[in-house]
Amino acid sequence: MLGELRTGERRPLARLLTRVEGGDPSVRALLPDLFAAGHGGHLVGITGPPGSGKSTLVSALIGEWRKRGRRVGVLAVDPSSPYTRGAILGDRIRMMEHAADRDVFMRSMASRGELGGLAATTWIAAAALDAAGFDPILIETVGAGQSEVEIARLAETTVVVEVPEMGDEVQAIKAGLLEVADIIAVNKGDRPGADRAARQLRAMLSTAGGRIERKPPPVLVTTATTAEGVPALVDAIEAHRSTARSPMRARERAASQVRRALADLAARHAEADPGWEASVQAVADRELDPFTAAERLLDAGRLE
Ligand SMILES: Nc1nc2c(ncn2[C@@H]2O[C@H](COP(=O)(O)OP(=O)(O)OP(=O)(O)O)[C@@H](O)[C@H]2O)c(=O)[nH]1
Ligand SMILES: [Mg+2]
Repeated sequence: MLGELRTGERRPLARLLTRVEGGDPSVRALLPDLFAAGHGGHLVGITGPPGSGKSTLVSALIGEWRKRGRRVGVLAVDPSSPYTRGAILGDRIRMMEHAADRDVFMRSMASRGELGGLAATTWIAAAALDAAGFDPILIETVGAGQSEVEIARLAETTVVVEVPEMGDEVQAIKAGLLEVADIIAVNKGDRPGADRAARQLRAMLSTAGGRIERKPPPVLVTTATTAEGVPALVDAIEAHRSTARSPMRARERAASQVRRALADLAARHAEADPGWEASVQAVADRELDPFTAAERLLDAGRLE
């Protein structure tokens, strides 16, 4: 199975991802070998508000990395993503171009697999792309819900895609940006005010005092539709790679992943416990507080 993956053939990879997405329980047994088989592909999160141009930018990024001789994997964690449907004709044509390229692998992830939430499913899928030798591996998420933020946080390098019309939302955006952004792309650079928006963001971030001992993220202007600014964005992502691999950052990410796995596992074991229904009912009837209920379920010893 893993041998097949390493050949770089698309079909075994596609089959494995279908199993991951479909919640096939046999995937669990593959995980140790799957993670061990990784080549260290750069995990790059592309996130931002709906319609900011993430998919178009991903397409342009693919083009630039292909010019640099790299094999690019893409996971789109969004049911409405144009990798499968939607999107205007121009986007589709660009996607089709890449779809014919055997050194580009694109896949939409929509469902939640057996081994936990969308974040877990996405990370197993990313590991599969890594084992198949794709580098970088781009993960597009709409930066809205908690699970998307979680996915972004697990990427080694996260690019937040904004648009020039941020206006009064800038302050609100700021908090979210500092939370996840390693690089900010002000996309739709062909629209008026893009350079000004980028300057505003830079000024704001330089005084924001976000996470201590961290430099403010670089702010770049891109036009995804023409690929203007995209080579510079690729340079910035590449430059961030070594920062992302500092022992401290690697540990932070690993801790998040283990915490996530632990929460998923504990929840699954508790739900399988014969005492689950009674515990839930007791909480609903206000006879028990949720914390005590959870503690008792954990103590039931199902978490091996
Ligand atoms: N003018 C202009 N339009 C752009 C640019 N980039 C993307 N668009 C357009 O913006 C629209 C949304 O682009 P998408 O790439 O689908 O945006 P997205 O962020 O992936 O959208 P969701 O996945 O739905 O959140 C499309 O009509 C694109 O053609 C740009 O740089 N300039
Ligand atoms: Mg999209």
